[in-house]
Amino acid sequence: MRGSLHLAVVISAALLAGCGVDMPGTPDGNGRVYVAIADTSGYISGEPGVPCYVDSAEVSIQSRTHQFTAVLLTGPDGVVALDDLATGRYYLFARKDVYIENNKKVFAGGMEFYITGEETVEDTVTVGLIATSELMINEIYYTGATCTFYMFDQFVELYNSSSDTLYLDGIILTRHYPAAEPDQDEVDYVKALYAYQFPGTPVTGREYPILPGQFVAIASDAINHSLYCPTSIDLSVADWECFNPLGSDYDNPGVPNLVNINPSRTSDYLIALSHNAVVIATGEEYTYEEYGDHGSIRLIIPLHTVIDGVEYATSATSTKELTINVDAGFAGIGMTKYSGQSVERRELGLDTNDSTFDFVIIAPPTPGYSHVQ
Ligand SMILES: [Ca+2]
Ligand SMILES: [Ca+2]
Ligand SMILES: [Ca+2]
Repeated sequence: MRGSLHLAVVISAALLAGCGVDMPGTPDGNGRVYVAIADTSGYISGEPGVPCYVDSAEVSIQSRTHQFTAVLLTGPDGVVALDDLATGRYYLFARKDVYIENNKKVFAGGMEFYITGEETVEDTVTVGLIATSELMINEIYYTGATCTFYMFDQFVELYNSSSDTLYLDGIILTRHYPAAEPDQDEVDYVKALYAYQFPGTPVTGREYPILPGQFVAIASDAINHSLYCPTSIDLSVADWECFNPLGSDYDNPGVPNLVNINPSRTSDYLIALSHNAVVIATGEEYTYEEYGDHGSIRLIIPLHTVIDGVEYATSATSTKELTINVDAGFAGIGMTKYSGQSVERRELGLDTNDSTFDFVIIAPPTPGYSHVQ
């Protein structure tokens, strides 16, 4: 939620002559996309303000409406073309790594497009420098293990991608309120069903450091789950666990606790197995809101305190529940319950605020490290 991706998509979509007029009833699978990747910063080459087409940029194309992914490289003219696309909505993400004074800089940009029949979509995507994010959600393991209804081994992993020591004091980990709200992209807050908080003072506290490059695994319960489900994982070595003193939650005395701060909730930190969102916020500011008829309480958390948020969904056509101002897409598309699979950032520190691209499906889960290490 840092607005880190400077997307400047130059829209020049044009149908090729002859298309779009009396569109023939052709079968799906003849769509074509033809996209140029441009840089106007002058960093990659050329002069600032002048579009410069980018050679060897990696271009990923993923459907938002069906299972399809392709990865291509631009040619010397900065163009990629892909044929035989089925009817559907797609997201295209372009990136180029550039080394400036031995520091890797990532330039990225994206666009969405929709193709029907024999349509060709032509466009230009301008890539911009991604400001490296700092503290972020690196992995969410939520699907459950490959045992009958075993989903108590969930965890969320944080990562410090900055070169500075950061502090977890007072930070809130939420289970996002699982419903779409008509105004969710306009309001300046997010809602939380569950919220667990690190000890310490938000923002100014310096008791709970996370070092540059460090991972912090937060378990629902920090126990060796493989004792209960052989294919599950050992979370007795997790860095933290969630503890709810209002319920009958297990408390591993050797693992420090994030503690429930929603007074109407007695359950442990458990998140949905196929569609939900997880948010981390500074914890400096939040309010309670009653809803429903049973005195239930949810948290209202201002957007300006949100550090990161990730929405996941099995189906690409699910309705967004987390504002696109925090996350434009879904992690985990195609992942099923009790598969033992997890979602993790495809690259350490890469955060475009679109989880469809930032996350990949992995197995087994990797608490405390990354599949790309
Ligand atoms: Ca617990
Ligand atoms: Ca504990
Ligand atoms: Ca991991």
